[in-house]
Amino acid sequence: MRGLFIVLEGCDRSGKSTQCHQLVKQLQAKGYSAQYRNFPNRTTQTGKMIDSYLRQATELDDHAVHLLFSANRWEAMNSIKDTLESGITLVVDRYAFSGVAFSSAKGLDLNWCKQPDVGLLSPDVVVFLDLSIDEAEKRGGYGEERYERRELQTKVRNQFMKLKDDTWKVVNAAQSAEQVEKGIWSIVEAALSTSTNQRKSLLYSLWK
Ligand code: Z5A
Ligand code: MG
Repeated sequence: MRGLFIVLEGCDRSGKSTQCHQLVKQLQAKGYSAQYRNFPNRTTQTGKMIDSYLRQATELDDHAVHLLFSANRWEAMNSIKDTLESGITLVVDRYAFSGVAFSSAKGLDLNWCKQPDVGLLSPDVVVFLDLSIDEAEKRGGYGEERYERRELQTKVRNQFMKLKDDTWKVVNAAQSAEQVEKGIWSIVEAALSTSTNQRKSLLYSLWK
């Protein structure tokens, strides 16, 4: 049986990376093959350009960097598909939803922002870690990267709410890390229990 494609989304400091790593550990402890992936993947050629932009070392047009973030996902698709088909579950830290939420928060048209990611592999599960901006700021303030400002983060959260659909699973990220982990596990456990027949085929169908 193929692996599950799980995406964790959420605003800054909502605990995505912490929870993704915990989830991989938990899956492995229960005997599942699981791996962590993240977007942007800063190690590839597109990722290096994105990294330089985020660190404010270079300037790029908003449209151009949006397309780079999308390309950074597209270049990973074959590997993600092969990995899932080999039976490994992937826990992915941010996906196209972050891409659209951030670029549209900067003022680009939301529908325009979706287009380059239309047709990416559709995740089986999207978990949204929900944290208010006030709670996020209590986690030590923002860092030094380009988007780490309260005003923009507030807009990003609003854009995420526009993208959210009935299939998203929302977890209250203001709880302790252990409680958040339990909430995510109950969602993932339900998804893992789907039989071979019930597990929908992997499709390049995001936003189609
Ligand atoms: N971006 C984009 O514009 N377009 C795209 O297509 C994509 C991304 C994919 C870099 O992303 C930027 O790229 C990001 C969006 C944009 N811009 N911003 N801002 P990134 O994923 O590399 O960003 P990051 O810095 O790794 O992640 P993050 O969002 O800031 O944090 P997080 O992964 O959600 O949280 P964390 O690192 O797990 O935890 C943050 C802190 O909170 C840390 O000190 C933890 O110990 C603490 N923490 C975690 N959980 C808890 C709980 N439950 N209670 C208390 N404290 C906690
Ligand atoms: Mg992170």
